[in-house]
Amino acid sequence: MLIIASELQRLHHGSELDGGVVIASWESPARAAYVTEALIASGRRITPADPPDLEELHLIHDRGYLEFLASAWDQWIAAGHQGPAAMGFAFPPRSAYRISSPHPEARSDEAQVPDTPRPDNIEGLLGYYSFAVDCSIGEHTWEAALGSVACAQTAATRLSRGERAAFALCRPPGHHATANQFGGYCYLNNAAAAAQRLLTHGMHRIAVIDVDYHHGNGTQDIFYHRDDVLMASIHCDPRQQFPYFSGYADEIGTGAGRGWNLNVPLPRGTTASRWMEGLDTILERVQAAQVDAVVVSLGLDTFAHDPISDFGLEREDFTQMGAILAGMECPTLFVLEGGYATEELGHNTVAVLDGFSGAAAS
Ligand code: OKP
Ligand code: ZN
Repeated sequence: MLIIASELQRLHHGSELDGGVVIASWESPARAAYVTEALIASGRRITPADPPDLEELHLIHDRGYLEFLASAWDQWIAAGHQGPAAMGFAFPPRSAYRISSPHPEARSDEAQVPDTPRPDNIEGLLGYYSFAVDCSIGEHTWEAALGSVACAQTAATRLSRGERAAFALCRPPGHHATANQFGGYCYLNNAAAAAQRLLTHGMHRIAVIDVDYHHGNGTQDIFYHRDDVLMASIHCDPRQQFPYFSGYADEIGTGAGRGWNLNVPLPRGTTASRWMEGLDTILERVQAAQVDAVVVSLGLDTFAHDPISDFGLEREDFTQMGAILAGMECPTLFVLEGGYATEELGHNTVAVLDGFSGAAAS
């Protein structure tokens, strides 16, 4: 299987508010190192990513948001901060502004909802363009996020040229990044960029299957009104877990996108057999959609030994997951998302890819 990675990704290590204390994020550069090491030990070769296409990102992210991300660190320093990490702290109040809704066109009172005022300084803008304080911007965050999304775009290009499957070693992850907000360790939505690239290169319909423990609210937000990308996510019930405000079963899409969003929330503590049933539900919907390719948002934080999650999947379940996904017999692009049992992350990644390749070959 084709593996795409970028050295730039190692440059970023965010800060997060955790139990009332700001700590170095669970989402660390070491994650990429462990995945790289395990992939090489398994006999795979790594192909470097091509440069990112920033123009194409405008199809999935707001222009103002991208300009903000590109300049945030310089603005932070220019405002007199010494570092170490730029973070938002004040957010638009609930229901007051359009930015509060993941799908504003679905609101009946849209006419009365004013646009969110845009602050004129970096402290305010950080809150305007983010939705969680588990995520910060440092000196090299933008470069790393570009390196990460470049992996997804490059892998998608190769898939569109006939590759059966590819793995994009993306970090920072992407599935929480909405069209205009960062959060949940995510800045640019790598899976959405991959889906968009496949469409740009002539495919007509793509499915994103998000198997991360957390709901992919950003990918949902980006494609909520579209019928060219089916977004299907299996995750911990948002009533109980981050991102809390989306991922519910009644979120099915809006406008042309109605019926093109599927959420399968599962309770905390879900074990492998129940999880596999949920995956079946998703695969049935994907099969019916007759898509040209599948992008898998591959979060491995469903692992039983993940330090911040509580599902019960073991290594052999990841192998089975890979085999089941291969059974769809569709071009497949794996995009790395979460997974915080860092030393195990590489082995878990290899388990999925081995399961996939073993089944795809037979
Ligand atoms: C990103 B991905 C509090 C934890 C907040 C939320 C989890 C972000 C997960 N310090 N972080 O979906 O794996
Ligand atoms: Zn996650």
